[in-house]
Order: sequence, then structure tokens, then C-alpha cells
Amino acid sequence: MGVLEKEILAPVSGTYNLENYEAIRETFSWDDAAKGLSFEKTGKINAAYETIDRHVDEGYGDKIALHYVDGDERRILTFKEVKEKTDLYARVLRDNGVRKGDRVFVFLPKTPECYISILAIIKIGAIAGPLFEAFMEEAVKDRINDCKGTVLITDKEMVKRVPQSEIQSLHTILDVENIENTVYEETAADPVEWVDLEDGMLIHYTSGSTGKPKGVLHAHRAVIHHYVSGKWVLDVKDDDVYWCTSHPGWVTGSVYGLFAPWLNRATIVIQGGRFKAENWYRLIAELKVTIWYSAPTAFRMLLSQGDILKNYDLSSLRHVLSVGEPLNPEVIYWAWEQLGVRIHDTWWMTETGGHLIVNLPAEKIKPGSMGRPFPGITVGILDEKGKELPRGSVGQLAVRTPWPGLMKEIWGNQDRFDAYFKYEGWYVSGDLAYQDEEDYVFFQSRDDDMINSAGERIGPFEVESKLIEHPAVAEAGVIGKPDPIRGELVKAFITLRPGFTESKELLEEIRVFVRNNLAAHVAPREIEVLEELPKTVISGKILRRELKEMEILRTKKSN
Ligand code: 6R9
Repeated sequence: MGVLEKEILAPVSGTYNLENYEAIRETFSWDDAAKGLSFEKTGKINAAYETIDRHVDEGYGDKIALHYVDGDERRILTFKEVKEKTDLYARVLRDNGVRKGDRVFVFLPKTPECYISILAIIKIGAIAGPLFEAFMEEAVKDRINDCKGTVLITDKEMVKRVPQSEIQSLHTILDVENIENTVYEETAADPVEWVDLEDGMLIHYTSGSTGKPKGVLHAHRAVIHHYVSGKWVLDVKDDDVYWCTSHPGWVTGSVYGLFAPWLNRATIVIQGGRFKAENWYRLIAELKVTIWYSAPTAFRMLLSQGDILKNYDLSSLRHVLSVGEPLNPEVIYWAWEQLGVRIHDTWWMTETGGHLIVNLPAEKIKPGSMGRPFPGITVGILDEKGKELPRGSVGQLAVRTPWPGLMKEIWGNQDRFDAYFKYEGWYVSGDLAYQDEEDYVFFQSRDDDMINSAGERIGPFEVESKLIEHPAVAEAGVIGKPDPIRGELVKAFITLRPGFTESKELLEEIRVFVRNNLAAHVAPREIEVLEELPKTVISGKILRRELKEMEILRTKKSN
């Protein structure tokens, strides 16, 4: 089953925020865990206040909140400066008619303004919808339309990908540059809107295996989960420099790129631009990054670049974490040998709002395992009837409800929400896994057709729908093809409409069509033309699973 007993890595000696996992599991309560947050004392909550303003009120206004790095550009903002900027943005939003509960989207590259916009929206009680920077028109439109977003914050470049005339609810588009140039009286009122723990704050769209992406809504209470997991799993301390490599359009980039580290008063790094191994290593060396959160696909790319890491002083790194897809043991061993650090895998989902299965820094790691349940979390491996299976058996990975980060709803779709809770008292993840005698959980696969390419969850349905909009494509079946670097890559099988013949140019044209209309990262890297697609007899559903098996069989033969 892949558990190699000799491959167990002991913790690196040091002092960690959580030293004794077994003891805390006995005594844990979310109420106790939330004690460092201010709403525990004041009874008033606002997630943006807790994340930034609280530190200013507690006397840490001059601490560096962020380092921004893009090419040769460098910027530093203190907590006080971030607070003042979120106040400014919040006032501009109010003046543009934004009220509590409204959905406001952010479509910006990874810049301080992107983070500040998200916080400003939440500060006035509205719901922030961060969009991934690579989205094209269609993806932007579908998401804003779904929850009837009214205002969008973007910039002069990205606004070109916003088809405003096709988004009826959207009454205002704000350019960050104009927001930055707005001036208010110094005496302007504090824009914080105090809300309930249950009020919505953040909506992230995530792919399902059928239908359009779902809008996963999180409530202000999620910051309790963000705060505690930031303290124990990220192990943030006051002198840390923390870098999460994701864009806030992905839940990792918002929860563990923004909320969790800042709730724990970390100095964070925001890095713009594309992935390049040299730049990443240079950044760690230059800013002396101590905590680094990234994804297996990035680690695999770094690994494949070989020795260049020897040119950089990476000795500042003390704690490294991974999320998004299975973390290959080879990668853990590479990091251990080359960087002298363990990589701590973490498992969670957009819907769970925060870490559920983790490797804590003071505990041993079993390469191949995602770790153990976070304190306060109970994992179950269930059969098809929802009955718990014994240790070692593979089944549906489920978690006892509730916990503070758990989503509040799927926007406008009760049925899709209820599907996660089909067994009384459990949240069913859609992943298959097993758990060993020491509680470590081992991921096996998704239970559906979802594709996981470079840590991005891609719904085959959305890609298929786009493919068949191309005049040459009759039908399409999209799968994840196993790939050593990306985990999976998007592969499309298509049939052609009469009158079209297969050619390299045509396939490239189809690929570019998806890229330009949906998003670059979902465009199939491979397209193969078939005479017909395998289908279920009764419902005529395209059998993606069969396509996948065929592909895997072929790959095996050719190796
Ligand atoms: C945070 C995030 C969730 C799905 C999840 C699972 C996969 C996440 C993983 C992992 C293996 C890990 N996944 N962490 N698979 N090991 N440590 O990734 O959210 O984009 O919603 O994806 O990602 O399949 O169900 P999201």
C-alpha cells in the first residue's frame, strides 16, 4: 500500500507553536483556539479588521506587512499602510453603492492592490470574489453572472478581458489606479462594518465534474480556522518572512497567502510574474524567506532544474509546506537532501475553507501520506453506504461536521451543496483515501472525473463545453493524463464535424480557441481525434473513465 516503514522522517529540532499534538487533540476546542482574535473580547467581528487593523490597534502598525517583488520592482508596506489603503478602497466602494452582502469581484495580477481590494470589500461587509489572473472573457463572465456581482475592481490591462455588456448585474468597474488617486478627509469615518460570524465574506469558484463552476461561499467565522491553522501548521512567528506562491484567485492564495499569515501578523511576500526557478531561488535568498508554501508541481519543476539551487543561499528556509495534489516522496527526499528541510504536505479543499489533514512541524512525516487530522477534526473513511471502514481500507474520505472554515453554501444551488452531506454528520470530499493505525491519511485518487493539473482543479465539463463551441468539433471528452511534472495534463479526445479533416493546424486552432475563450491553464495540451467517443448505453454520457484507461494503457506500453 505504499507505506514504507523505513521512510519516516523525524521532526527537525526546534521550537514550534504546537509542540504536543496528542495532548492538544484531547483538550482542543475552537472557542479556546480563537482566543487570540479580538472578537473573543469585543463580541464584534469583521474578518478584515482581525486580519490587519487589529495589529495596528495592538501597537504593531510599523511592522512590515508585505514585501512586493516583481522583476526589479520592490515595495514595502507596513501594517498601518495596509490598513490605511484598505480604508481608502473601502470608502471608494461605499461611495460606489456597495453595501453589506453585495458581491464584489477582484480581477488583478498578484500585486498588493489585489490583496488590499479583497480586504476592503470584506471590511464593509460585502463578499469578495477573487478571480484568477489568467481567466479569459468567458470564465470572468460566468463567475460574475452566477452570483450577480455588482462591482469589479480591475486595472487597465485586465479590463480588456471583462465582457461588461454580457454581465447585466455589473454596474461599476473600478480601476485601481483611480482608487489610489482618490482623496478623503482625514476625519472620514472608520469604514469597518461589524457583522455576524455567519455573514458571508468570500466566494471562490471551483470546478465540479459536471455543470458550471460552483460558487463556494465562506462566512466570517472562517477566520477562526485560518488563524489557528496559520499558527500551528504554518507555524508563523513574529520574525518570520512568509511566502505563499499562489494567486488569491485560488483558495490557497487567499486563505494561506493572505488571511492565515496576516491573522498571525506575519510579514508576507507577494511576488509578481511567471514561474522561473532562478527567480524563485533568488527571492528566497534576497528576502531571507523562512516559511514557504507551494505546490507539488512547482517543487517538481524546481527539482527538474537540478543544480541551479546551489547558486543561492537558501539557508533562511526553516519550514516548507505543500498543497493541491499528491506530494511525491521523491520530492520530499530531494528537499531533504538539497535544502535540508522537510516538505509538510497539507490537505484541504476550497469547500473546507482551511486545513483538515496536516503534517505539523513537531511531528514525524510519512512520505506518501498527507498527514493527520488537524486538532478538532475527525476523519472517516466511508463505504458506499456511509459506514466507516476499518483502518487500511480505501474508501471515501469524509470529515465530521462542522468546523469554522466549512463553506456556508454553494451560491444559488442547494442541491449541489447537499450532495456533500449525503451521509448524516459527514462532509464527503470526493477524494478516495485510507488511514493507517497512527491516523496518517494516504490519498488514492479523486472519486470523480476532476482533473488536477499543476495543482489547479479543472472540471472536464467546462473544457468540453468550450471545445464543442468550435465549428470543427462535434463531441469532446476531456481527461487528465498522468504527467511527471504537472501531475496531470489536460487531454481532449474529440470527434470532428462532417467536412473537417484532421490537421496539425486545425488542432492548434482548437487549442488556441479554448485558451483564448476560457483560460490558458485549462486549454488541452494534447488533442486527439477519434471516430467516436465511448459512451454509456443508457444515458449516452461520455465515458471519460474509459478514455483515461485507454490513455494510461498506451502510456504504459510506450514506456
Ligand atoms: C486547497 C485545494 C481540492 C482537491 C482535493 C484533492 C486535491 C488537495 C491535496 C490533494 C493530494 C494533497 N488535493 N490537497 N490531493 N494531496 N495534499 O487544493 O483546493 O483547489 O479546491 O482542490 O485537490 O483532490 O479534493 P481545491
